[in-house]
Amino acid sequence: MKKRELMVVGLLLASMSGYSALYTENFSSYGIGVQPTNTTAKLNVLIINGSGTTGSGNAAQLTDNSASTAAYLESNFAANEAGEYGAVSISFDIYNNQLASSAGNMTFGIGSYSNNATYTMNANATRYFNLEFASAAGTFVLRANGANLGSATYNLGASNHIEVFVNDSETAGVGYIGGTLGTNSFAVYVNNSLVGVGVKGLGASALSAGESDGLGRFGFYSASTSINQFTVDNIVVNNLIPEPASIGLLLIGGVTVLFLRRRNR
Ligand SMILES: [Ca+2]
Ligand SMILES: [Ca+2]
Repeated sequence: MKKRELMVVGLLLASMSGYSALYTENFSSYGIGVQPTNTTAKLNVLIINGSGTTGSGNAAQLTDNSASTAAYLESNFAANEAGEYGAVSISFDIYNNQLASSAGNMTFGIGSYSNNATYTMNANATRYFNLEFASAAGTFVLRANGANLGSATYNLGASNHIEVFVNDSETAGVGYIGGTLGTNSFAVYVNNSLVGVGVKGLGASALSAGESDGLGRFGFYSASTSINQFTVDNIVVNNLIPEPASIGLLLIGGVTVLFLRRRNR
């Protein structure tokens, strides 16, 4: 294959594998000890050096050291309610600092867009899908629309790479690393191993309370009654449904390769 063809094929593969990113944050642009600003809501979050915990470089640390206050870090990835998404993947690294007094959960949730500048991932009504990381044990519960759909394990004393795929569509499956994700379904990977896949489509009660495209916000939330400290890093939210523009790009790429091949014969 000629160099030009290789370049086109490279671009083609890059656009095929790279879903369009809706939100990315590795906290490297912040100084140590400050609060991150690329968020919609936060409390008790500071930038730390994550070396030795979540990996290398800066990370965000949520410290809930009181049974009467909360800690949270939440961000919209949709620009507004009308711009919510039907299927997304969210990946992040998480480390449990295991305070001696750790109690309760750090909940990672996905819900709809909200301009609320405080937490929204505190209730089943506002988180359509969530993981509840037990702070005193290496386990977490998978939940969709409030229903407990099982639990899985995560590493204590080491960083965990979590990858979540959620399809909120009522009508169409969506491609993901495991094949096709059905309607109103999710899949969860911990350190690149599938730990849970589930469907929450009980009649009209879909993953997103009947909405087909209701995903707009993610967050980490520790309840006021909980006590724990978790470090998170490398948050990436991708749109699992290719934009019309990238479908066009794929077609153009394919046609270009064919053209170059014919011309180089
Ligand atoms: Ca980082
Ligand atoms: Ca608390």
